[in-house]
Amino acid sequence: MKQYIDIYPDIETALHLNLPVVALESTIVSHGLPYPENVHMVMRVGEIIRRNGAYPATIAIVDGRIKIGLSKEDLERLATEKNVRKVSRRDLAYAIAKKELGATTVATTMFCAALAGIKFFVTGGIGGVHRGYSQTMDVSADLEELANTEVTVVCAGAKAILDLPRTLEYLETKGVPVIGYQTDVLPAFYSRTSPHRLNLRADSPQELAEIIRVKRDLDLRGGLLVMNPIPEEYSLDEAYINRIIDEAITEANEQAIYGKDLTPFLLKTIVDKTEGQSLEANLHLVDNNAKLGAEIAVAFQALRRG
Ligand code: PSU
Ligand code: MN
Repeated sequence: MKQYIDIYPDIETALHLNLPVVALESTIVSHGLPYPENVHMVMRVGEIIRRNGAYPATIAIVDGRIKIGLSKEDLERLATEKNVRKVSRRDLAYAIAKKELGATTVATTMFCAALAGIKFFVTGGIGGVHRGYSQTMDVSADLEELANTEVTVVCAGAKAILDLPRTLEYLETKGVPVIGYQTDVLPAFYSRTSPHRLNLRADSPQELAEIIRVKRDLDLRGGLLVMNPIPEEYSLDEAYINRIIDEAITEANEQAIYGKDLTPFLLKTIVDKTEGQSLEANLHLVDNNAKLGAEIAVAFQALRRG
């Protein structure tokens, strides 16, 4: 497998020395955020991860190579080029064989991270069971990857563009721990809370590291989700943002947008309708997740030393 991967030299060294490394996805760069905020986000998140004692590794497909860590030029291309493929698990072999430029989703980033030996990954939100599932069968490949691939994913919950209770049911069936960070309810991305209770809670990175260690020792396989609420000061009003999400979903239906285009369409429409407020929130929650992700990676490494 190694023949398809290029690991950035400092990340390669860090992995070799068993130092904490935290992965970042690239669909959020190419399809989730506008330019230039997307580039700034990656730079800032990289800084946050380094400041907290870990190594950041953005993952993408560049001219058919799986890149673990990007050059400035790779990042600029992913952030600006028009025809960057959104690479889900189904697209990975194709994108590599065709030497394409591709942005990896949560699912594919987890797969590539595990391939490179990276155990931690931060993002904004995960994909899940879409609303209207019984008609469309639209369930993100992210959930199946979480079921199978042993990587810890830190996110700010799932937004109400998804069917949240069904997303939680799916994760339960697949045996994926969904742990609220300092919260008892599922965070809803743009807002700190949702009406949905979680069964598991942790209040420190050390606690999370301990849970991850036990899970690995027991060879339980699959991922682990840390649900980290957006900081209070950036949280949007739940009723307000849910109304906008409903409008965006109606527009998607009217314009017959589905499949891989649905999530990017909804994100962009929500940014327009909130006049950038949702974008602000999105950026702050990713920063917040980067900090926690690095702290967990560092705490996990300290456990192994101890
Ligand atoms: N949720 C967000 N922002 C995102 C995504 C999800 O709040 O940018 C991206 C992630 O890359 C995720 C993908 O893996 O969308 C899910 O797409 P789909 O629903 O098509 O599986
Ligand atoms: Mn889908």
